[in-house]
Amino acid sequence: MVMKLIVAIVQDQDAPSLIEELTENRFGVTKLSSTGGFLKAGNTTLLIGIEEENIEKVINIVERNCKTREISTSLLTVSMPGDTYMPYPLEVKVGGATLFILDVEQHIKI
Ligand code: 2BA
Repeated sequence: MVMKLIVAIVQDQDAPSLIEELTENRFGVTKLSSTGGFLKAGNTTLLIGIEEENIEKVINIVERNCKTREISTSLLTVSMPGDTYMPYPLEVKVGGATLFILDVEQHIKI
């Protein structure tokens, strides 16, 4: 049995329904609170260990629950010379999900 680990970075507000549907379908999931490096805002990272044959099914569930991308304006702070910070508005696309799919060498439960 070949196992894969999906690391899914999603928006906080999409996480509850996504976790619910994964759990209903008997996929194991671990939720981590994370912070995006660019926006420095909270997001959710899910670890989902699955058999290889279920990859498509899980990707479909993520697609269904993670809202389509929309433009959001964020106030970003940049550091300026002399220890000052300057806020400036920035438009970025948020929503959807970022997935990494990794091979699992071993999966042991003790
Ligand atoms: P953040 O790093 O806070 O990025 C939030 C969104 O800001 C990104 O959405 C993208 O639309 C925009 N963005 C990121 N870096 C940018 C840059 N250098 N210039 C202009 N715009 C930029 P997503 O690409 O959907 O990423 C959502 C979150 O997924 C990221 O939050 C980060 O936490 C994670 N992520 C994305 N790519 C990653 C990667 N290659 N490795 C690890 N984590 C990643």
